[in-house]
Amino acid sequence: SNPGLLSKFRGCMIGTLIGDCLGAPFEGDELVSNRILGNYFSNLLNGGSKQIFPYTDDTCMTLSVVNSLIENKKVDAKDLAKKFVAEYFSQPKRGYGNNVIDVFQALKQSNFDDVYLPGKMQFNGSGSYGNGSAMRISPIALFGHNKSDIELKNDAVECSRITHTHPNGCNGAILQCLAVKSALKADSSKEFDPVDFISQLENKMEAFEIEATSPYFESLKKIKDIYLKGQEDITAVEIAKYLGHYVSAHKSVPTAIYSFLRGMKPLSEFECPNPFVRTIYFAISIGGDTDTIASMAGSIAGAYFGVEAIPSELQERCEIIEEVSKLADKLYGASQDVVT
Ligand code: R7I
Ligand code: MG
Ligand code: MG
Repeated sequence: SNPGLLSKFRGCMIGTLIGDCLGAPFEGDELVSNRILGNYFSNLLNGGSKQIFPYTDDTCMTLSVVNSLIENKKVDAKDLAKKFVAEYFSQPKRGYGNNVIDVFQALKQSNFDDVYLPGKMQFNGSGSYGNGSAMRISPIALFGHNKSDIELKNDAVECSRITHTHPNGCNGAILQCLAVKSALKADSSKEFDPVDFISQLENKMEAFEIEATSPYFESLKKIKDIYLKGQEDITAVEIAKYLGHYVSAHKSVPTAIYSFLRGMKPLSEFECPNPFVRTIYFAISIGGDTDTIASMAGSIAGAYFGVEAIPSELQERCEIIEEVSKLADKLYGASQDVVT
């Protein structure tokens, strides 16, 4: 049956956390062996491992967004900037991107005078296209699930611009935000059509007048082609080349969306009946920016399947699982007060 909205909120937030915590040990590995990853997951799923996996910057920034939305009941750029900075300086060693920390320094030094200026100055004024704004966007989609797509898009851009002003950075956040919203709204008790899911995202993105050359259109078309050309057995190594597995938003957001689609069907390389687990497995198996790709894929899969689909054996391995679950409930409460 289709899970309720609260279950989907929890699923999305916990999916974000699980992808980050379980993906982090593999971040930066060009290749991830299926033998090693299979053992890793089997061990986690059968309760053989009692290790607690720490979260990284992906979760730090996501939780800052959640807390800001709960407190302000809207996207408040200045408050978001303050929360990102306070969080960074309280725990700087959570694996942040190499350049985004300059934004945090500049925001602090300027006393948040113009919260968008430091982000704009990145990379000689072109802005960052890292995936750091897409990786933290799921709470914006949850909170604004009753808003129109254009309102949601504006929220996503406002949240993104604090650190990532490059069009590819902003558009990545928009696409990931819309993907989470679509998954939240979809009825998971009905049959799932991957080509339809992607086509709807394409149409929504098109309405926002991104240039036709946007890398996102190309990648979404490439995802559809996998299904239209009957190449559904494409390997994780091939996906890394075909869609990317990098720290840039345009080479990771489409990859995360594809990982969600891929988890819908059994995997030849890892036998597992649970589509949420298959999504996280496949996302990590692509290698590269594994924590972020698995986290974004986990957000979408969790929003689609709900928290009941996420094995407690995986949840229990994540640092701050209890806190994230409570925050999901609070965010759900705050979203009920949104006037549209
Ligand atoms: O995007 P960001 O917050 O990093 C997120 C990533 C995730 O994988 C996290 O898990 C964590 O590991 O970091 O941080 P940024 O520093 O803005 O961007 C990340 C990297 O992307 C930069 O250090 C650059 O290597 C690259 N990058 C760019 N390179 C050239 N030109 C981002 N934008 C550009 C650019 O415009
Ligand atoms: Mg990280
Ligand atoms: Mg990462």
